[in-house]
Amino acid sequence: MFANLKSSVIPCAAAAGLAAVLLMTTAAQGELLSHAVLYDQAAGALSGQSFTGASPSIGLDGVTDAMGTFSGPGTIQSALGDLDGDGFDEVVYYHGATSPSPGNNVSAFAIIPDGSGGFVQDGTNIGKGNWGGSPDFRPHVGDVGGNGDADFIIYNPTDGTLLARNFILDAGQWGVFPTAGSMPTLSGAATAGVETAVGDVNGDGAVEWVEYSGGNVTVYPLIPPVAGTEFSLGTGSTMATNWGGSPFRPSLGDLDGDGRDEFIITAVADGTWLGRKITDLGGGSYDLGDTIFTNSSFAGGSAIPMVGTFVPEPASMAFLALGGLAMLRRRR
Ligand SMILES: [Ca+2]
Ligand SMILES: [Ca+2]
Ligand SMILES: [Ca+2]
Ligand SMILES: [Ca+2]
Repeated sequence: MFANLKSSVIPCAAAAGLAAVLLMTTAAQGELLSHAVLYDQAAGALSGQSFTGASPSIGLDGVTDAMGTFSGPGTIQSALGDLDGDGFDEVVYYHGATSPSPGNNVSAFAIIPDGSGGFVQDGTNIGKGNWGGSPDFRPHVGDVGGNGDADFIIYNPTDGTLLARNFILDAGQWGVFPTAGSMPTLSGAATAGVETAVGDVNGDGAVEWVEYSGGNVTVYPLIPPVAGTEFSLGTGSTMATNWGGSPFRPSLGDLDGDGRDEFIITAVADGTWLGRKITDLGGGSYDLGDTIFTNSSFAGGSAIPMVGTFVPEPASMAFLALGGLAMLRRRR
């Protein structure tokens, strides 16, 4: 996900233009800032590939980098999202109600350059949590409402229940703590039994809720709380694809650096990845564009596909130092 670019560039149109130029230049060199990431639940292994090429012919570079491991006594779920508002994603692991230890079911790690062009999970756990649930629940990280603070959104595929809370920093660790009464929550009814993703598809700085089921993609607004209410889910806009109902996992990420997340689908069976742009038509309606990304060499039967943007290598940092990097950092 690249949910924060838009809110970062709003304060200065000229600098925004510079950032956009830098992003496009980076894309033109075949090194997009977003990366495809798989978390293999069976192996507890995180791996990544770089996107390459430019729209409408984006692909994966075919070079898979080992990024680290995280495993537990039960099923571990994962998500990518920007916890600390620096414009780059961290990896978050969610492990149900009680594993590996009661009262701590969220772990998180920064993703840092590995020194050879790839990325690796940092060794320090910066996450913790005290929130129940099942290890089958699907975690998502994104900024509901675009207020600069990350939120943790949990989807229960059994009944479609949604729960969300702010991610907060406590003694150097990011987590969710249900006993703090001041934290807004989301209690919504999404569709049960669908695959889900969270990202900013229209570039307004706030994330949308996206469901995929049986070839249909539905985008819902995530509405922040207003005076004493909880987060809620708005009316969905459904778009049909020709992808059918085979097991697919959706994700959202900014493939072309325009500040809007594309819709990306991964076929569980053979690792085919496809991406299409989403256009905000206004009035709560969306439209799926042509395929701009296709690849068929990044697979894993138990893998969770994700798309993220990570702190680049020092050389790339220097490339961005003219101001582009500062523009990537989110307002606080
Ligand atoms: Ca971050
Ligand atoms: Ca938020
Ligand atoms: Ca949005
Ligand atoms: Ca995009």
